Amino acid sequence: MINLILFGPPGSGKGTQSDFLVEKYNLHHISTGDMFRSEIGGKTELGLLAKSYMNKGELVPDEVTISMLKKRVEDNPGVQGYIFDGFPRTVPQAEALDRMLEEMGQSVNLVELKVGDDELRRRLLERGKTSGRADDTNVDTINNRIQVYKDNTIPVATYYDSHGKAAFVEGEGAIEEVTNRLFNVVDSL
Ligand code: B4P
Repeated sequence: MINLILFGPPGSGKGTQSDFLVEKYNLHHISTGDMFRSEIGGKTELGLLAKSYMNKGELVPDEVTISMLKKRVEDNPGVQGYIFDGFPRTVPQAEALDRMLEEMGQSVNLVELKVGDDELRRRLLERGKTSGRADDTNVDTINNRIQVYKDNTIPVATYYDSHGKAAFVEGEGAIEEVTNRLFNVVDSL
């Protein structure tokens, strides 16, 4: 059984590459960003709350994100493994995930996609032309997302690295090239 955290800054290719990893390793895909966007689309109370943070490029509070994630895992027992895309984004989220997996007798490895800031801005603004995502169209919001990643999320990679459970791949280059690099790393786990 493989459980993976696909990790990286906004626009690094987490969502894009998750699809290929899901198919190759038969994993259950959990994207907290997609879950929040689905709640926003349904105009639920959780969606309204999430929108107020996401549109500014801020993180949705941990307690809300962790309980939503736990429910999703509980609702999908007996899968071959999970790929966590965009979660955890803070150390408390990482600790909560580890506790939950430990209770299930499982563990997780983190794989980080490394992409430079200029390329991230370019990709997100490009996606913003068609995605309709408010957080992809405003440069200040994009810069805030990148800064929040550096301040709050990079410590998650340090946390897994200190447990010998982190690897990274170069995330720039053609999508297929990045996919092959990821497959090589996952095969070696
Ligand atoms: P996410 O939905 O996770 O958004 P993201 O980081 O922008 O996506 P991703 O990194 O997957 O995009 P991708 O590279 O695939 O989060 C959005 C917001 O939700 C957060 O800012 C936060 O507010 C909230 N949130 C989510 N999870 C949370 C949590 N755990 N805690 C708190 N808040 C949370 O795609 C980017 C573009 O690049 C695409 O257009 C793609 O086609 C392109 N691309 C990908 N690979 C490429 C390549 N190799 N070359 C060229 N282009 C490429």
